[in-house]
Amino acid sequence: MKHSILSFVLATTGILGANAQNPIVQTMYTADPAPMVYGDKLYLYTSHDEDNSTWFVMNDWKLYTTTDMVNWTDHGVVLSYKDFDWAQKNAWAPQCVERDGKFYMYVPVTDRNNKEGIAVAVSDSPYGPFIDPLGKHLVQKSGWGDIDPTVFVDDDGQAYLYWGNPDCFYVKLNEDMISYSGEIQAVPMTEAAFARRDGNVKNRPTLYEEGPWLYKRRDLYYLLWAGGPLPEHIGYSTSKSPEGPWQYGGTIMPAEGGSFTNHPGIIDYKGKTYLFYHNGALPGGGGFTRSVCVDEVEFNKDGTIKPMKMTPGITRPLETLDPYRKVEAETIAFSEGVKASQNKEVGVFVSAMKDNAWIKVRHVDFRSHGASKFTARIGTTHNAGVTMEVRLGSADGQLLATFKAPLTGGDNRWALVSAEIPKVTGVHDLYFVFKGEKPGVSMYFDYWMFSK
Ligand code: FUB
Repeated sequence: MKHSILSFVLATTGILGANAQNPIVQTMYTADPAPMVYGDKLYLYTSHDEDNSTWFVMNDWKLYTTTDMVNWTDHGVVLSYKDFDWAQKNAWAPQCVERDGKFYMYVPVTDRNNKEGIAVAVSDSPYGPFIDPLGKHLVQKSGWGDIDPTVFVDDDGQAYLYWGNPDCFYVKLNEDMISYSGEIQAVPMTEAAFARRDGNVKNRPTLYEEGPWLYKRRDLYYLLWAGGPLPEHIGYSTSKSPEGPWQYGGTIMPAEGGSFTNHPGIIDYKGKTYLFYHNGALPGGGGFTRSVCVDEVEFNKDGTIKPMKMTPGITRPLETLDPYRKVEAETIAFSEGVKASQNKEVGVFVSAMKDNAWIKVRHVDFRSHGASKFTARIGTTHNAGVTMEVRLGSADGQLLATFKAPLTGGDNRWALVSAEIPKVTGVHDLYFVFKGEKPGVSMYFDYWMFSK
């Protein structure tokens, strides 16, 4: 009985439960999820909490992609506050949108005069590089609380930029997406729009706190937001117009998950709707060491959103993964004891940080012809010996191959290893398990593939 209660608690908080998918990134702390769909892929831009932070110490923005909603590929840092050479800190909540084949990253940064504002960076690719076209903030209202941008391009081509804490502002963007027209408007903080906040809280008469996200479904516009008092919940308001007036819709997700902030990002993908949010569920996690999560959203017939709770994540992949092409080691469904890094030689790679660290990749389709050979690019600096096991189904499932990592001497030096394996057919979850002397494993892993 005790065991099943513990399993339930771990599973519902998403902490390293055997079948957990949330948080969707375990190799570093990520926050403020901003999904974008382009082509057949879902791109997830996030902010990044530095390890051991005791404040919002955040220097860059990261990108993860998926096509199946369970395996996520880490593309590393796509933009840093340092790419704005007039900015000095605070790479907080971003959003990237595509328009006419160009990609616009809207981000809050603090300038050298210690003023916050929303900046924009532009790229020809969702993966970057993004460059600063303005050399200054795109918008700034007071220089304090000018954070959390969300941009939405309506069906008629008009783009709107919303942002702000504790006020919520919006402005109409021009077609070039890097300038705006008209006055900056303040969204009226009425009880009808955002419900009344109990207590006499200065400047915060309603539940609205920060983190607006503008979204449209059918003919209804939705403004999702992080609501107070702290710890934050996620609430929403709706309107027939992207400029309001807004009508309070209720709580989507109550405060939970061990982080005093939360931050919504909602998107339609492959016929379903998903809510991205963050919590403190990873080991060492909390208010300044957060992790992004995703769950499916359901709507009532009248367009209202069914209330949700944080869950262990999405269990059913939308498609299978092809193991007969080069798969990056940083394509991960879930992992434990593994960190992601990047360098000039190989881009993003992962390192096993402890004995029995593991990576799970979901729904790998070996097809009926099957695989007989496995190849990977790995290396280690650990001369005591580190091995990587390739297994099916679980971390102690059928062993396909064991490799002693070649002593390459650094993450800028790599070796290709390969082995014949017992023939595998059909669809399986694949595990990489890293074993080495305590206290650390420190093995580098860049990519893998199977062949017939
Ligand atoms: O990540 C820094 C801040 O925390 C964001 O700007 C807010 O939305 C909250 O998530």
